[in-house]
Parts: sequence; structure tokens; C-alpha cells
Amino acid sequence: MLSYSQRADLCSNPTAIHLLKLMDRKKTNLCIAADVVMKDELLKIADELGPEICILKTHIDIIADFDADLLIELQRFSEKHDFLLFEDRKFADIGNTVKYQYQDGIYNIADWAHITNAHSVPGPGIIQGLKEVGLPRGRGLLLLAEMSSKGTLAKGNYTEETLKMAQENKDFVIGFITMRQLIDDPCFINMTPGVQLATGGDTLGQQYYTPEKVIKENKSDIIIVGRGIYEADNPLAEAKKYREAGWLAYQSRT
Ligand code: 5BU
Repeated sequence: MLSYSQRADLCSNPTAIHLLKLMDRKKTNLCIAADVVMKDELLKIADELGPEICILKTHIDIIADFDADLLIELQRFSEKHDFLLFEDRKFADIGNTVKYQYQDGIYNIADWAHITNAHSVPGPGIIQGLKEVGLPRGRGLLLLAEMSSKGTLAKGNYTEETLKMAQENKDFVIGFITMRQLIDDPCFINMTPGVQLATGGDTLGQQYYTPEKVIKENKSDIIIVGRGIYEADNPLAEAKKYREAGWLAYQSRT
């Protein structure tokens, strides 16, 4: 199996290349899901856990005291600690609308998020719309091929059609949110949420698998971990555990 950086040499999207090289350089395939609701909490995670991660995933619209300064600070930490920013926006509208949602409003996602994601339910027009805004800026898009939650409708034919849409837009689509590697194409980066060191779930349908299962057995590339880390007594120590588990699983695969 190719290493992350060997895969980088085969890809064309600048964000995909950047990410794959960064992961090998920094020796981490851990993405933190920083689902906190105050600016200070988010920036604390970015600064303290930044050295352990390849990506900081945000839900920028849950921040109660959001202002433009937060975006500047996030970008500063992304450079300081060498990680990418992923706004988990899950766009789901027609191409013309998502264009505005991606570049305008108060969040201006395309200006600071290296990566964002979209549902495939509207059809390929959603990729076209996002691409018009994101590609000139060198951004990358993930499609939701599968979800981690119980009863998800993203399966079977829906997942298959999503893969086709990605293959037809390889300049901009850099991979998937998925529970496993779905196509053996080195340029698609697979990111998996629903990860904790112990299997189980929450009371609202989330389902958890271990880093080892996700990376080694299911051949995904990146573990996305939220509450498993930021709700721990010592988030930094916990992040190091996830980082090590994810990296060992990757090494045993390559
Ligand atoms: P958790 O605290 O590790 O359960 O957080 C998981 C994060 O991943 C959270 O930000 C979700 O919005 C996100 N997520 C997910 O859990 N499942 C999915 O299928 C997708 C995103 Br897409």
C-alpha cells in the first residue's frame, strides 16, 4: 500500500497534495472535531491540540460569540502548528445557492477553510457550484458517501452514485466522508467520523468504532474525533493517545 506522501505525487488538487504530505511529515492522521460553542474554547483547542493533528474540523455556525477575528486567529494557528481547516458545512442545496453559502454571508467559508464537504443528494450541480468558488482558491471538497449515524440513508446505490460524481470531478473532489475505503484510488482521501477508543455510541444515533478498525481494517485515511478528546479530563493527553493509535494502524497497513 502507498504511503500518504507517495499518494500526494499522483494527485493534482493542491489541498489534497498539501494534506497528504503534511500527514507523513507530521506523522498524524488525526482530525479533531472541535464542536465547542465559544471562540475561546475553539482557539484553545487549535493552539493546544494543533501540534497533534492534521486537520481541525469546525462547525463555525455553532460559535455563539463569532466574529471575523476568530477566522484570522484560526488561520494563524493553522500556519503555526501546520494543520488544515475543514468546515463541516455539509452543503445540500442547488449549485447556485451553495455558491453564495460558500463564499458570502458572515462566514465566508471559502476564504479560510481549506476543505469543506457536501451531500450528493442534489446531484452534480452542487459540485459545479462549489467548484466555481473553491477551485480558483485551490480548495478541496469531500462528498458524504456514508455517514456514521444509525439508520443513515447514505448507503447502497446512493453511495455508488456519489462515487461516480466524485470521479467526474477529480480536480475538486479530494475524497469522502465514509466509514471505509470505497474505491481504490490514491487521490481520494477517506475521512471517518464516529471514532472513539472504545466502541459504542451516544443517545442520538452516533456510532463509534476504534481507530484500529477504521484505519487498518476499513482502510480509511483519517480519524475524526470529537467528544472522545475534548470531553476528556486531559484533552492533550487523550489526543496523543488517538494520534498514536491512528498512526500505528496506518503503519501496520503500509
Ligand atoms: P463526536 O463527538 O466524535 O461524535 O463528533 C463527530 C463529529 O463528526 C461531529 O462534528 C459531527 O458533526 C461529525 N460527523 C459525524 O459524526 N458523522 C457523520 O457522518 C458526519 C459528520 Br458527515
